[in-house]
Amino acid sequence: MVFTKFFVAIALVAVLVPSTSATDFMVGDDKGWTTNFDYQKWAEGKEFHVGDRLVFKYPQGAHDVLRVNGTVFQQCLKPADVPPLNSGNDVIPLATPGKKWYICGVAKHCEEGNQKLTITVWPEAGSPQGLPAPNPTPTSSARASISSAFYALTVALATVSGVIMV
Ligand SMILES: [Cu+2]
Repeated sequence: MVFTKFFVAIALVAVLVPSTSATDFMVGDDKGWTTNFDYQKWAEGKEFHVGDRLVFKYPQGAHDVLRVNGTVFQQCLKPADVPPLNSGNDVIPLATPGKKWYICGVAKHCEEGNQKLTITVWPEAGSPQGLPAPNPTPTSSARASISSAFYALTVALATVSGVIMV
């Protein structure tokens, strides 16, 4: 009886956990969105998925965020038809898979300060489409499954102790 509930709990958690793994990425970590920071290095080894969000933090007025295409990105052009984000705490939900490009449109921050970020967004984690993986990072996915398993076990144990206590 107790063991039946135990396994039901594990099965339920195993199904539910992967769908709740959206991540907010603080661009530049504690440096935020600024000049003279290597955003390519920052993005290296990170996996961005549909459903995750990018957070650009900076003192309002000092920078802005323009979502651009690859050509604009290379040349640091400032497209007139793209309204900049400029709240100082700009949250960009990653809605579709593919390559994404972001630059700062203030002064020559993109050209001279290298204030530009490009990332590749993969389909939603755990989606049936599967994950193309040109840069496989087995350690991070192994870590994810270990933490899921640990979470499942914790919840299952909590469920079982609840059952025993009743
Ligand atoms: Cu800037």
